[in-house]
Amino acid sequence: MFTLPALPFAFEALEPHFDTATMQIHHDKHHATYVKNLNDVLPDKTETDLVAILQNKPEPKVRNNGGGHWNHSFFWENLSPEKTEPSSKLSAAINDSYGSLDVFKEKFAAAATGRFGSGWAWLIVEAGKLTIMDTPNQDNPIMEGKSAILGLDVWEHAYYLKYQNRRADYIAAFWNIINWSKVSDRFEAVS
Ligand code: MN3
Repeated sequence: MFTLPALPFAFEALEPHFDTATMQIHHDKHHATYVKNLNDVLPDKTETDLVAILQNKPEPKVRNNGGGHWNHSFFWENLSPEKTEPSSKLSAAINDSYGSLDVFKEKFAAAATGRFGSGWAWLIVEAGKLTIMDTPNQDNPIMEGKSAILGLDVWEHAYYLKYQNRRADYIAAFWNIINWSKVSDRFEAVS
């Protein structure tokens, strides 16, 4: 069985950047539905099987719901109400690839804004270098054999209640609540 992980903070903890009602619906309804649908189609599998399943070109129901489960679990963990900073190793890699954290943010925001319709923006590590990518629907980098360290959900359900059509404002708010400690740990695990 697959299980819905608890959020690593309270629903209201990310206010005013991500609002309480959106966090409740996003976690308790959207993410919970991906988990339920995944259990319906793969009742004999468990969490430890998920990455291998996603890497193996799954059929659409598994791809969408398994991707949805993996992506949201990953996303909650790279959010935090605590103020954190990239580690010195991650900062050096950001500077190496983008020149500065501000330029990285601009390029990541451009990818997140430019993803047409529903999808995700990602920071990934490829051959030790940082790269930005975006994916449609609930696709993700591990479906392409890549390692993600940061993800941002740009489906309208992630921001419409608070930001309506202003996806750029939602992306700007995201920079205030990134768990850079977690992102740094992920970077150091794959580089
Ligand atoms: Mn979502």
